[in-house]
Amino acid sequence: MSKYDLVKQLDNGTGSRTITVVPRATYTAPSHHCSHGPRKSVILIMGATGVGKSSLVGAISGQPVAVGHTLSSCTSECQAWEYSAGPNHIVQVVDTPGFNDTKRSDIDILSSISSWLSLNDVSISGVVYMHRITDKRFTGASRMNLNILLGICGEHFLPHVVLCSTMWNSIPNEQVANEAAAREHELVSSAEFWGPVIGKGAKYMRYMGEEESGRAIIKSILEHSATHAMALQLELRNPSCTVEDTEAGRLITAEIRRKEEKLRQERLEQEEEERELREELALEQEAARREEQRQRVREAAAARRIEGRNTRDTRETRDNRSGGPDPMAVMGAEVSWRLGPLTGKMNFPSFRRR
Ligand SMILES: Nc1nc2c(ncn2[C@@H]2O[C@H](COP(=O)(O)OP(=O)(O)OP(=O)(O)O)[C@@H](O)[C@H]2O)c(=O)[nH]1
Ligand SMILES: [Mg+2]
Repeated sequence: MSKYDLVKQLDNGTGSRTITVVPRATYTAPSHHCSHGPRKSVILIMGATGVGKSSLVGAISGQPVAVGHTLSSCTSECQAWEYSAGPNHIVQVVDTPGFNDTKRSDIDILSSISSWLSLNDVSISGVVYMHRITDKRFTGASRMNLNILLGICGEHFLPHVVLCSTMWNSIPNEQVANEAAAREHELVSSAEFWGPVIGKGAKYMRYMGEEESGRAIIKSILEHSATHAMALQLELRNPSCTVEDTEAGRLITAEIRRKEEKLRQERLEQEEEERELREELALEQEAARREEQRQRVREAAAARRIEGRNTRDTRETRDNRSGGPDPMAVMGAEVSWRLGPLTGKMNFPSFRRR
């Protein structure tokens, strides 16, 4: 492990970021070994909303911690609960609001955790990160939460992290238990899930929903308490570093931007689709208008043909009634037809019957 830390500093005026290398000892969190009074170890309990953080804190500490039984997120702020782990040792378990909260954003949750860490400025012995073994999929949100955890802790802190699966006591039968065990195996061994984190020193344990397994998790952390601060604590000691500037904060804001970009792309695609549909509709309307025009022309021509036929019929009827066409008119028509080109120049007598 490096003996140095990289301290990132953001200049709000110019927006430029400076990175300074400082000896790690400078940033070691204050110790809670008091010369007079009991030793205090502080452990953070983290994870998504509803995974059972408050239940675990209540079971370990024996305190009346509020547990949420509704669809809404329950814990809204960090709260530390204490219990005695020996004659001269107090353990403080800190219940945190869960990520993927039903009402608050992840950056809000990270701010709550950051504020608590800044206000209390305590040395954190370790972190318990909880995940429901009953979840059938390792979703995008599960991955994001794990990444946030990595951002908060930093790689150097992973040997003080316990990845913990919960809800084992809600499994109803052997078949479901076998499925859960298969998921557990995949979770801890796959490079896609917890494998790399465990590879870098994090432990894995089951929480069975009661005090004994809860205390065993805490004991495993206390056997190897952290002596260095978490990455988030180190970052927050820089006065110009905001929550958004921290590694975890940047992960969250990058995710928000990614989601916004996805939404923007979807909106653009939808607009393009609508534009194409509108153009298609306009083309169809134009084709229908032209067809209507052609139809009107056909109808007018048909009407003229019928009118012409009617006129001929009337004339023939009249001729038939009067004993046939007027021979003089027939002769006149014959002459006009044969001498057509000359009729304009020559003055023929009119054959029209007066
Ligand atoms: N069967 C079973 N139910 C559990 C266990 N842990 C928690 N629950 C139930 O899960 C629900 C949520 O538990 P909480 O302890 O409030 O979860 P949380 O992680 O603190 O939730 P937020 O405060 O919203 O972040 C409650 O109904 C609990 O009774 C467990 O190990 N087994
Ligand atoms: Mg809670």
